[in-house]
Amino acid sequence: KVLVIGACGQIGTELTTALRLKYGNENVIAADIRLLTDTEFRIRPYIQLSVLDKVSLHALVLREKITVIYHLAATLSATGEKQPLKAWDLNMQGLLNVLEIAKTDQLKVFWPSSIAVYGANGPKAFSPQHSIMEPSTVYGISKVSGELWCKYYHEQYGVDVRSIRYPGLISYTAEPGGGTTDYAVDIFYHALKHRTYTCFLKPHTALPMMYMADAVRATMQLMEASNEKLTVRTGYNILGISFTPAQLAEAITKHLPVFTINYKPDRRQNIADSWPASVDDRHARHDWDWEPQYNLTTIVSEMLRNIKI
Ligand code: VAH
Repeated sequence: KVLVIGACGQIGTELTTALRLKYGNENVIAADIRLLTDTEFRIRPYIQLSVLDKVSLHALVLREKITVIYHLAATLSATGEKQPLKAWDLNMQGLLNVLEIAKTDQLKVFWPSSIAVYGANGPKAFSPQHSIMEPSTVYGISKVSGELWCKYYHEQYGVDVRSIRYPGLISYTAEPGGGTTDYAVDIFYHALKHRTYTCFLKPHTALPMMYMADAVRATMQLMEASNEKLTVRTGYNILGISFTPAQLAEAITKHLPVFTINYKPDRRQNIADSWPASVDDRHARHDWDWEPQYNLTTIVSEMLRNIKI
């Protein structure tokens, strides 16, 4: 059975749906910190759980005979800067709890890393898989540390833990929570509701982005790849597309000619400036046939078509 921790989050909602389509509802248990409202029947079977409660987590794994954990619960970059030590504790202790249980119960684990592992002094374009890592956010620090812990548990204890450095993810099924790349989701809701958007990043801030459907497919492809083909046990770089707020706004105006954007950069600009504009994903392409399917045009038409306002 599969356990998705953080199932109510931006990735968790779509990954849970995709895993249930593949393995059947009853074989994919959704877990998150919050209680479900009764209208959220769609994500049952569901268990309210804190990943920091290791005893309850281990009891759940044994009771439900869990064999695979997707551990997605974390505090994202912008929110993390508001409460650094709380973000560090959730992001690190949560992962260590999962890795320890995976070690004792021979579980397979997926854990999301991020392009936030890169810092301002790394290469800006096509940042290599193996590079200087000096992130300037607590979120990035926890992702670099988390990647190294995953590699450690694989090398020292043989834990089959796999990870992807997600770019900024774009989806319409769940509000993103406190990320720096969230402008690329918020802009669609504002364009449809108000025909205008005030962007918290500068117009020419290029960042690596990806449509959620590509990210979910990549995750399942990596988890289904044969163990011996994997050469990266930190986090695989994958690139969807790289674009700027100005390019995204232009693509939206092709559908909504009256849409206008203005720019009011805030503290998230410093975070975005420390990240690369694109990453080199040759290891993922080679090891497990990664290939993006969505480009800026298809992302914009999919988002505008699916968002219900
Ligand atoms: C964030 N969406 O902005 C996340 C992601 C690369 C960005 O890690 O924090």
